[in-house]
Amino acid sequence: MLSVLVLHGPNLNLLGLREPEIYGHTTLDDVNQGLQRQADHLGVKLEILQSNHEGALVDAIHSARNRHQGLVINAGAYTHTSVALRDAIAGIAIPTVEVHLSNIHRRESFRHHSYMAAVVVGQICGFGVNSYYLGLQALVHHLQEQAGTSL
Ligand code: CA2
Repeated sequence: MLSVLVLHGPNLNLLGLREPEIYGHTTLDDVNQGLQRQADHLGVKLEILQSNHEGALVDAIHSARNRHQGLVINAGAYTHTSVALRDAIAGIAIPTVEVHLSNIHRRESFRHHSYMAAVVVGQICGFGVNSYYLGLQALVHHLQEQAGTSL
């Protein structure tokens, strides 16, 4: 069975509790429950982790190397600052989908650049919590397609 790691970066533990006008009312627990339901439906295994610490996220990405076939990541503000996360994603060479709740390209210019965009399969942003569900679906389709072509 395919196994996917979902990583939530800094401050995403506040989801649904602060700034609902930007990020909505859904909590991170709600998102994770929705992802688990979707994973059951798609027939994939999920591991989900949130951390506010860059190094912990790097460690989690490294640990995915022998345990998961794909990665969905919302790196939060580290998206715009972290060469370390980009290098970790490039280093494990596991297909990765970058997701964002908000449309980062419609917001402040410092959010327009993503360090990880160049090392991921694709980016989904602007659909609120649906970005996660679209991201997981896109990743699983990508992995199934890859498996099909390598037979
Ligand atoms: O839109 C996204 O998903 C972001 O990755 C969210 C980050 C932001 O720094 C990125 O530019 C775009 C911020 C996550 C913080 O989430 C909060 C949720 C509720 C209340 C406060 C922060």
